[in-house]
Amino acid sequence: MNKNKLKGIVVALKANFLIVEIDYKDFKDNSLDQFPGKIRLLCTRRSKLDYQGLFINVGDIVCVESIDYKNKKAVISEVEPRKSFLKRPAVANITLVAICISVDEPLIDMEQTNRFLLTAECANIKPLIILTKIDLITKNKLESYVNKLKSWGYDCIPVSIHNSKGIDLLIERFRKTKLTVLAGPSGVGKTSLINHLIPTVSLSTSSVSKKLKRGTHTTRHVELFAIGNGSLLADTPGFNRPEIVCEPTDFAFLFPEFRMQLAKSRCKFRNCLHRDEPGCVIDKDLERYPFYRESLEEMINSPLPYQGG
Ligand SMILES: Nc1nc2c(ncn2[C@@H]2O[C@H](COP(=O)(O)OP(=O)(O)O)[C@@H](O)[C@H]2O)c(=O)[nH]1
Ligand SMILES: [Mg+2]
Ligand SMILES: [Zn+2]
Repeated sequence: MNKNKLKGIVVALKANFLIVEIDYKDFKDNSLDQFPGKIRLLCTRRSKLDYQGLFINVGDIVCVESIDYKNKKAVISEVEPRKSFLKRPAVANITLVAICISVDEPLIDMEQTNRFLLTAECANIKPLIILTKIDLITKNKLESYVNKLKSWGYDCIPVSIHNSKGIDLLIERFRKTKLTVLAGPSGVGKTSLINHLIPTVSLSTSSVSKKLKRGTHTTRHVELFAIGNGSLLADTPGFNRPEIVCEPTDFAFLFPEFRMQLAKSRCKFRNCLHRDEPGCVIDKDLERYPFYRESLEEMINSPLPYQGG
């Protein structure tokens, strides 16, 4: 790639501009020696991208050209195909959805937790559960939550920003992942968690993004923060009822514990909905079976694509 054309990742959308982060090693300007690792550029996009109907989102990998090194500005000329796309919040190329669920204040709502988990599975993105505010409950109670989520087939990291439990483990996990998005209902502590981790973050943002962030940074926008090791982390505005849009015959495959059974043996009918069909291999005693069944009926009886109730 030549000097005047670089590859980067869109880390924020601001009005008509996009902020693109590029590797400092690609940024050939010796006057900027003090910048570590990454640099953020204020970008517009070539109008041909608009004609092609290409909407650029946070997380998109793009090529920038016409780089103005002094003012840290550039123009986006190309967008790479996406590896994954989460619709709500709209973020491309996510490699991990970290679903934050507080063990208390607000209390865990298992149906809502399921909705977040299934939405991630639906977008084909691996979910991780972060159990937050664990300083509010006993060790035994926590253990019962962790065991339950593990039995459903999920990875789970319990944390508290009050006593810092689990924080190091979480940072380590985020640094191993290219792009993590924090999801979950409002009030569970997503923004607090990011703020707890942010001292590292503010070190690596450029003066451009700092200038833009001042006074305009609201949780309505998704913004990717550097968390070290080239990894990015995004806070998202809380929303409480994520949509699950899926074909009834695919629904069971969104549940890890159902997938396990279906990988071991096959139902007699290829289009089995795992209700009362003969030769069905799904164990009806699984803890989430009633939830599966109810959601399935809702899905089948709804004339529109299932929107999660
Ligand atoms: N006890 C306790 N409270 C927390 C913890 N983390 C966040 N909170 C509180 O939870 C409330 C909501 O947090 P916030 O970050 O705004 O949640 P968000 O809506 O998910 O971004 C705030 O009052 C925080 O002080 C924690 O680890 N322990
Ligand atoms: Mg928040
Ligand atoms: Zn079946």
